[in-house]
Amino acid sequence: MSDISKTLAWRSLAADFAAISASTTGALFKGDAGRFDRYSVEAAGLFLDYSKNKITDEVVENLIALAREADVEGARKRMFSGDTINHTEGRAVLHPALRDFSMRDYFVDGENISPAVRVELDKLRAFCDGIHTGMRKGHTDKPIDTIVNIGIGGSDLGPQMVVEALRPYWLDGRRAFFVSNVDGQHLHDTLKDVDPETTLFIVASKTFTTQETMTNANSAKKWFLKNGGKNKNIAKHFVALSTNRHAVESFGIDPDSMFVFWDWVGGRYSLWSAIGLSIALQVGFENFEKLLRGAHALDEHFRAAPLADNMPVMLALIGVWNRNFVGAASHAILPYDQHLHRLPAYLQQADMESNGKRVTSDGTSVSVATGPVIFGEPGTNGQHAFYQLLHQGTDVISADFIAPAISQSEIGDHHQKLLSNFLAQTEALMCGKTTEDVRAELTSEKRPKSEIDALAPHKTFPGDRPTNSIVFEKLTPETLGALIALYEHKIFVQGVIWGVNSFDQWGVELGKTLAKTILPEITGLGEHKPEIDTHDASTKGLLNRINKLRGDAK
Ligand code: G6Q
Repeated sequence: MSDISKTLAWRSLAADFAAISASTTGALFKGDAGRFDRYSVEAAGLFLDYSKNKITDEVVENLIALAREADVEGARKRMFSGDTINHTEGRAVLHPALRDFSMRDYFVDGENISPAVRVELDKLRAFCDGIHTGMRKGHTDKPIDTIVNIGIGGSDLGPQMVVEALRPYWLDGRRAFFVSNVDGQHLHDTLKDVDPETTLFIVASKTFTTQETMTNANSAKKWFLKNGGKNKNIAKHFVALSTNRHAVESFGIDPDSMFVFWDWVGGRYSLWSAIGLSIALQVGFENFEKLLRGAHALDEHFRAAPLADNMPVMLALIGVWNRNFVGAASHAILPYDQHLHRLPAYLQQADMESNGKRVTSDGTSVSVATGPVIFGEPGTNGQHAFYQLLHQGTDVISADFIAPAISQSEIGDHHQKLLSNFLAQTEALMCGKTTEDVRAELTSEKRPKSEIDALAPHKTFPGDRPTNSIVFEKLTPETLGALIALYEHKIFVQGVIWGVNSFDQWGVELGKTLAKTILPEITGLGEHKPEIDTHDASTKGLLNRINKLRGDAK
């Protein structure tokens, strides 16, 4: 793998940054009537404006040259062709195959995977029909109206985010809960709200071995059996979404109540597979299909559009520019749509788990910074919290502002107010406010000179804080699908440029094994154990303190 920082494009970008660092983004707009048109792109119902980044035509040209040097086009082809691009796990990466309704075939190791995808989708559709028509009932013959998805990470964040985002599409009388944390309070609080006779537990786990999910699933099963259910009724109230048939059977779920997916679907890319069952049950299978179709429209754009007109490619390249040349180590996701309140958390996993890597695909250390810290909250809430640091902090933080032009629930002028904030923030972040302007403003307010001198530095904004704006008509299943696919492909393109494998997650695997080692050393309540003498002094000290508190508990 060649070192990306040694390429001509990379060196040219460094020179570009040096050349424009003295100027401001606001100044770049002046006398350039075409800037907005040149630095925006439209696809699959989404519109991306990236003109408020500190870029010039040279920068854009060199970013595209960088994508060519990194062979983004070749990597894109290899992904869609089913090559083993997740080479540390020996897997292909083909989640786009799950949402391709064009009857195109996809191959993994010479095998056509598309027929199996269609069969599973039909099975999901039939299952949803059974629940929605009331044909499929609980063990006391009452219709199922509640679902509890038990999963974590990729088996939780995606479906939960989508279910929240599509709230206006919820089917009448249906309730969906998500339990992920092994903290028993999560399950306990949920079970208080559900009826064992009308609840379906969806155990969502690719591996079916994840400690949190298996613990929650076992406790849910015990609760069901304690609350009127019998072993023979489990099939009516528990289904499994997994790639591990054997583990599902051992858990006691009938293989007929299992929906499968495949190892070429990464956990954080799995909401399009059987893992999306909770979505389909809550918003209806038709809307689930529309979500998939929306993502497919963006896939088609990503496959075919030239690099310069390719939305995920441009979003990725602007991200590389901000991360590696402007020096933004954090990136904010700021949806101006309350229903997208879980999008930042979802993208935090998608991005940080994919590109939070420090070695390139061939195992050598990366020579450049890779994935940024992703965080965010919906606007306008974030404006009253952490935006202060975006405007006036010592670090430059880049941000994506996301907004629908029309709200799903237009009430009075709420949405106009929301949109005016959306626009005002990106403008302010870019333009800032000079000390001269602040002084002039304070002078016009007839403030004394001493006060003006004291206040001016505090009221000055440096500006030049880079933002992208993504707008669309309305948050529909189709647009949401396209939006998610946009980010998936952006992350992929950045991984290709940084030379990392975006599809493994050894950091997650580490956590899965570490907790199991310490588990036997934690006491049960009221139990006294001899002092533990292993581990580092901090871990040992904390462990003994916790065990003492638990042992002393009444
Ligand atoms: C996602 C990660 C991780 C995974 C969870 C749950 O890409 O691999 O977040 O989804 O650890 O794993 P299971 O679905 O196997 O329970």
